[in-house]
Amino acid sequence: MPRGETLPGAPTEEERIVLHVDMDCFYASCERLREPTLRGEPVVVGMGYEAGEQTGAVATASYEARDHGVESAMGISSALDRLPRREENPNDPETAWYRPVDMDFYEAVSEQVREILTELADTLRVVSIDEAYLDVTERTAWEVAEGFGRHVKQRIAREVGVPASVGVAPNMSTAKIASDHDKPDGLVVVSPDEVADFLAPLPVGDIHGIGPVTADELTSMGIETAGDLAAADPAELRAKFGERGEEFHRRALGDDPRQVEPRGKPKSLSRESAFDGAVEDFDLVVERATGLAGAVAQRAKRRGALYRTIGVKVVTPPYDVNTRAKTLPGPVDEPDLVESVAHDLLEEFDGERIRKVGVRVANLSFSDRDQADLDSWDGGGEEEATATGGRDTEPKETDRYTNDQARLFEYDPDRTDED
Ligand code: TTP
Ligand code: MG
Repeated sequence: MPRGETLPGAPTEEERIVLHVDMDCFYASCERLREPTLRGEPVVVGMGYEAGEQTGAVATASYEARDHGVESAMGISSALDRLPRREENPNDPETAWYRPVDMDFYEAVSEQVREILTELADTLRVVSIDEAYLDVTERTAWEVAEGFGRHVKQRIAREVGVPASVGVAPNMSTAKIASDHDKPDGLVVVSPDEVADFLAPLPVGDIHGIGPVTADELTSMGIETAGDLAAADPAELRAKFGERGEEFHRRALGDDPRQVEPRGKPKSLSRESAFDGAVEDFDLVVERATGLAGAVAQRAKRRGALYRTIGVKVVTPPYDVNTRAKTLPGPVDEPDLVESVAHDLLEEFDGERIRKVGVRVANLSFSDRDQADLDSWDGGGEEEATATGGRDTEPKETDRYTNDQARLFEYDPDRTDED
């Protein structure tokens, strides 16, 4: 179409309008949906937590609880130190409501959100239970993009009843940073001519793919902000970080060529969980792995996936990532086997200090039954099948995992391409 015929502010052919949606304190918001008295109150949702117990880890905390230092991946006992249980201290406002994780309910809520997003997008890429990218180039124009973003938030709030933060930008990585920029209930629009100024003051750690280790290395080179990184010599970055260095440079400039594409079939499914610091109690590791094995097997079943490979990941200090896997003679759907193989593979780490443990099934094959489900909002934790034996302490690998070390619930080394 000749330039003169487009709407003022309409994007050129290669310019996209990408919207990133990330639900606010999602599990806690879901709990508030069915228990409205929790609105405005500190709420902590625990993974592996049972009512009245001290065990498990914080999956998420409402923003009221975050104000008291409670955050994802923290042990429940540490959270309880900061905010004791309200039931036991009914008149103390410095307390919180604790609830166990209920994935089936959160997935049902997530599904309702996904239906709305499907209607609103040209293409939709679901990244996890509470996060998705929408290409909305044909649905809006930069001049009215803020109103479009507000409309997305309002539809989710009215029809589902949970809050979302939205970022709108010309590409995926900037949209993701934008949605995170003004949480909760945020709406940040970064038009193409604002991208450089928006990114420049942000710390390098905000750039996707830059974890704490890389951020420290960059800082020691005098590169602290995305602006510094954008101004750095790409050859120097390449010399230090290889191809990733060039990628960082491009992302700091707001250059991200990825298109929003629907997700294909997963190559593997996994979950992982970080401890509050490194633990020496191997029983605790086995107990956590049992929960993760159950969750992974359940997810595979829901998706109609059979698996041939069962693996574990163990992260030891400082951030050494060790993976072990066993491949079976044929594909199975056997939750008990996931658990027992995971336990066997973990044995050799008995006696080590462990920061994080993950369980994965790979070499997937699908029955046709759940084909329609494959694009579902249950997208978290999918990855390429890369299960290998061998102790993996390559710096690159290590760094890649530290980037999302706080994530309790998934094990996805390829997330760099996802979010
Ligand atoms: P996030 O979107 O990372 O966190 P959030 O939605 O709770 O809060 P925010 O407002 O900052 O977006 O993750 C989505 C859900 O995934 C979260 O509600 C609970 C779960 N989760 C875990 O189980 N463990 C984790 O370590 C993290 C980070 C999230
Ligand atoms: Mg969220």
